[in-house]
Order: sequence, then structure tokens, then C-alpha cells
Amino acid sequence: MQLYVKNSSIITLPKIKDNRDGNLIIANSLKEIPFEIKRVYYINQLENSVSVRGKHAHKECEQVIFCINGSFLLGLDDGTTQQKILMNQDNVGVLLGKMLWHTMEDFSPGCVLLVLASDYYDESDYIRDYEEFIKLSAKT
Ligand code: T46
Repeated sequence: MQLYVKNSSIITLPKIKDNRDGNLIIANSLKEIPFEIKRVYYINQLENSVSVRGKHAHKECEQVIFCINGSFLLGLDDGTTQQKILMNQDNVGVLLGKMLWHTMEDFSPGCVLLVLASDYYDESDYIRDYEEFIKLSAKT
């Protein structure tokens, strides 16, 4: 998997496979995750397969998003380049850096998203209007 958008990268977590006893996957703050983790949230029960979540960018908050079960399609847009990534590996995440418009869609049955964030929830950090995002991203 290769990323073409700005302010993003692939983050692979160490995975200890215990064969039939399952997997253990580890995320360390300031090691694999390139910021201090202040917030963790997860999204499950995605029963509406046509729903599209996200559709925003963050001004300052950085996040790493994982699909820890099932699969979904992650859309990234840095204001110039767009890319869609199939998220289907439990230990492979994507850094959602500042000013990166993102969408999540095409959720498989049983899909679970896990997000590690660099800051607490703050609605004023969101850009939810795409035209505003394009204007602001042109200035950065
Ligand atoms: C993101 C993507 C990947 C809170 O009150 N606290 C929180 O920490 C979060 C994350 C959300 N909320 C509230 C805000 C909304 O009223 O939960 C509601 C749903 O949030 P939103 O529509 O932003 O959900 P998504 O799935 O579109 O986006 C979420 C995160 O909000 C966002 O930061 O980058 O996941």
C-alpha cells in the first residue's frame, strides 16, 4: 500500500500471532504512533452499509485510524490529490494528519474502526464544509 496524499503515512503495529490462541497487537504512544495519544474511540455496529462517515478535516488534531475487524474504504483528500484505501488489516493504520479531508464507507459486516487521537474532542477543530477546506488547504 502506498500513499500519494500529503500529511499521511502508513503505520504498521507489531503483531504477536499465537496461532489458534489469537493475535496481540500493540500501539505505543510516541513510538509507532507519532504523537502522544490523548483520546481513543472506536466505531462499531455499522449496520447501514451505504453510510458515509467522516466528510471533514481537522485543523490541528492528528489521528491514526485502524480497521480492527472487517473492512472499509478510507477516502483521503489533501486538497489536491485524492486516494481511496481498502482498510482490511488489523495492525495496519493510516495517519490522518492535519488538513486531510477523510471519508469512511463501504463497511463490511462486523467492521470495527479504532482511532487514536492526539487531542481531546473539540468541534472547533473540525472543518466540515468541503469548499472551506479547499480554500484553507490552498493557503497551507
Ligand atoms: C474523525 C473520524 C475518523 C464526541 O462527542 N466526541 C468524540 O470524541 C468524537 C470522535 C465524536 N463526538 C461526537 C460528535 C458528533 O456529534 O459524536 C458525534 C459523531 O461524530 P462525527 O460525525 O464526527 O463522526 P465521524 O465518524 O464522521 O468522525 C469520527 C471523528 O469524529 C472524527 O474526528 O476523524 O471519526
